[in-house]
Amino acid sequence: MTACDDNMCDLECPPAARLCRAQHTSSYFTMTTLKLTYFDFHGGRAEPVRLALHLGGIAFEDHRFAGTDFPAIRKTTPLGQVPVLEINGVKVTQSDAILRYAGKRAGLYPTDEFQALLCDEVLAGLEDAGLQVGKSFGLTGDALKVARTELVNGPLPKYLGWLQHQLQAHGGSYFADGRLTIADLKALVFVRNLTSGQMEHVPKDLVERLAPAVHAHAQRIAETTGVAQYYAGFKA
Ligand SMILES: N[C@@H](CCC(=O)N[C@@H](CS)C(=O)NCC(=O)O)C(=O)O
Repeated sequence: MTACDDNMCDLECPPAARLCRAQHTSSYFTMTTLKLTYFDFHGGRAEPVRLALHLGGIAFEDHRFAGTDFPAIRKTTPLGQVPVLEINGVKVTQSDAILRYAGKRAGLYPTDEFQALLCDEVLAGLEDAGLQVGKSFGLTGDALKVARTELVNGPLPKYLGWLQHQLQAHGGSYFADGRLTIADLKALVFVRNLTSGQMEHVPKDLVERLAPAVHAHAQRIAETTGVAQYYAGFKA
């Protein structure tokens, strides 16, 4: 993948030229090269990182691969897992650590210690919620139905209710720092997955019914200029 040239260097960079924009930021001059390896879809553990780097105008190689290539890719990763962020060739694992790094570089992570704690708390809670959801992946038929029904009746109401409480307890608009942080991006990705209609046996309106403030938050974050432009770039 090659860097886009100057006249392509805006938020509408096409997917094939995702090394964009931050060619003109200080990160360019420190010559940090970033390569993020993850599945080729708008979700999962790397998606908040992609969003944070994009919003921060930080150049990175968005290395996406098909699920069928995972057996080969995993052999190249430290723990047989993705995402992996290569920073000047150094392979780093653990999505939330990577996300915090991206958030700090993008100005999307609180500098205040307490606000950073609130942000981290939401990241970890969403990771736990995602693990619950992930238990049903790969199941089919009745086993899938049973697992998803349990999810809808137990863990999802618990985590959605908790997210709603966190949001409302800290101002109602953002999860921490009174502004957009990586916690909002990770929450957006989580809610998008649940409302996508792709999750069989999970009603599309579950989030809206159980946690309307979280649903409204996700819609608002999705409409944030940089986020909306990021996804519009994939349709170009
Ligand atoms: N703690 C790791 C977990 C990474 C992880 O489980 N990634 C999944 C894809 S989202 C994976 O690679 N699964 C394959 C496996 O664990 O064998 C992180 O947060 O990055």
